[in-house]
Amino acid sequence: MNPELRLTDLHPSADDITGDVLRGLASTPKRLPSKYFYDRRGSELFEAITHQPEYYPTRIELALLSEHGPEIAAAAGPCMHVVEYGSGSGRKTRLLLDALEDPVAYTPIEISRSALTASAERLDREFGDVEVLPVLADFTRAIALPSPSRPAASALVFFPGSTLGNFGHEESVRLLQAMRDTMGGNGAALVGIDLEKDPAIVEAAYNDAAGITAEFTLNLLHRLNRDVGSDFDPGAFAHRACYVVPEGRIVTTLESLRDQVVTVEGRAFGFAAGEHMHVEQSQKYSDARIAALAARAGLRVAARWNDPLDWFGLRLLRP
Ligand code: AVJ
Repeated sequence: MNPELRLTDLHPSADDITGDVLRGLASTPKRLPSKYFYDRRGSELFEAITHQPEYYPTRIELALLSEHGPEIAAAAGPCMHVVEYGSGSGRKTRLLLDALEDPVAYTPIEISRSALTASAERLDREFGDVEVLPVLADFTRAIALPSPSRPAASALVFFPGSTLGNFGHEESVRLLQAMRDTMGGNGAALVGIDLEKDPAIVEAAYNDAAGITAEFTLNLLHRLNRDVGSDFDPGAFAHRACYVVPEGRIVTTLESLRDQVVTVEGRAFGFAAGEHMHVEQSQKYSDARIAALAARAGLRVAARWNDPLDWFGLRLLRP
């Protein structure tokens, strides 16, 4: 890492992946946390998903950032300290930093040291005028931000991709509360949200014809076999993604294709043929739903941008 890049290590507690898997397999219905999708192969497969014709969120969000850059910059204000939750491919960050007026600093917050330093170095090379101040931390907790050498007007949290939708309702409220504490009273957050729409469009996005999403979901089992020592047979499970109308969310499960037993750390878990194990949810939002969620965290929707079809949106949230 560039020695000039000052990394703040807040010592996030390591994931208890084995404990999480044992607890998930012992619950009814069985479940596995979606955060474990993103090993090296999983991150590559997610990147491939974003290029599938059916997966509209990434394409639309990039278009929103480039088309509404000036309005977003005006709503956010000048001299911001941009704080990104997670570090994606960098394409969205680049568009946001290019749009903003005189951004002072950029802080990616990541729990993975390798992903953090990679994105920090990339941004540092590309934006010479923006001070890059990476923080190794768990963004679901409030974070004391590092101070840029040149004072910023305030913090702008950037949370794209509708990643918020992968958290359950109460978890989302806690995450937004932590975000509010991190941004401070004059701060703001620019949050990407996938919007409620015709279920067929959403289901197509999570069941792409090329089968990349299915491979992404099944990669979770390969990853657990390697990192937890489980003996899942990935060929004996199938990816299923269904839109659940009342909740307005896509729910992804792995369906057991036969009666089988999976062993983890000497403990045996029986699966019946046709049994579904929950592995991901991806909430789709109405204006009312995002406003109510924000309000529970002491935030309000200060500005909004949607594409012409209202498929995906950006919301500027403020205390
Ligand atoms: C990581 C939240 C952007 O929920 O749409 C994509 C993950 N899962 N296809 C989403 C995902 C299946 C994705 N995000």
